Amino acid sequence: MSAPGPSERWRVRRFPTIASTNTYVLDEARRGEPAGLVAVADHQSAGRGRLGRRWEAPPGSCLLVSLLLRPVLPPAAFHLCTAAVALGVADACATVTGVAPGVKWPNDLVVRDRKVAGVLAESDPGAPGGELGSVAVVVGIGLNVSWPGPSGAGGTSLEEEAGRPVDRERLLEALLGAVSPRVDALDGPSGRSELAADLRRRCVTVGRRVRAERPRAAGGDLVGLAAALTDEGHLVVEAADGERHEVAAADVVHLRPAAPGSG
Ligand code: BT5
Repeated sequence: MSAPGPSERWRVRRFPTIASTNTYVLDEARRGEPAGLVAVADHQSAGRGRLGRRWEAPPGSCLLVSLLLRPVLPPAAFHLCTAAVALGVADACATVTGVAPGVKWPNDLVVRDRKVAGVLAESDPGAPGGELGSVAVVVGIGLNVSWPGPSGAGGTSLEEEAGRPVDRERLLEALLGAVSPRVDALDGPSGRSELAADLRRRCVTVGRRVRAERPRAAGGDLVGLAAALTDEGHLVVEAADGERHEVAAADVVHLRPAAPGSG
């Protein structure tokens, strides 16, 4: 049997304005909604980033969308949900605008080191599970179409990068199409290692000097070379003393290369 096409797989609900598409889809997941629900809004009054931060966008300026997935995967591979969607969004941008963003670990899409989109994956272990022990994961995307983000945030927009108007509907259609096979890939070990390989190709963090900002309980800030990505999509940072640290979750700042001899 062939995999369902994007229009059979995704059930799209549209909102002129909503608090947060992620919050809405999480609530629906708790009510037992099956995988494939999509919420799209023109405006969010309480758009969320990670760690209590805000996602801001004037009405109509950004593609604001959340997807309900119910993948079957080990908890350690959770980050691949973010990766699967980020890779699909990058593909869609390339198809529709010719601009192919890179993935800045863990959850940004960037063009010329400026953030064009952020991805927020949230799971609710309390939401009723699906078949085969799947978990509810909501992945939200804020993709700047005509507004580069709040001043000082270092963002950009697709229109700025492409130099022409970009249609949000075409972008949404391309996004749902490109995300579908990547979401399927989450459910098996070989698909997951292909996702990790794609992530390595698209990741603009590996090879850079970084500061990984972790909670104090997880070791605090770590400065070093982003050396690799594991098969779970975790970042391996090599500190100045040569020790390698696997980072599962952090904020990452790309640093300028160290001056020769500065250690
Ligand atoms: C993210 O968080 O980048 C994830 C953003 C996910 C937003 C989507 S929109 C649809 C769905 N529904 C939601 O409620 N959320 C998801 P984080 O890595 O924490 O980055 C947040 C930071 O990005 C903020 O603190 C700002 O500095 C910056 N920022 C806010 N709005 C931005 C924008 N439009 N463009 C660029 N940067 C922005």
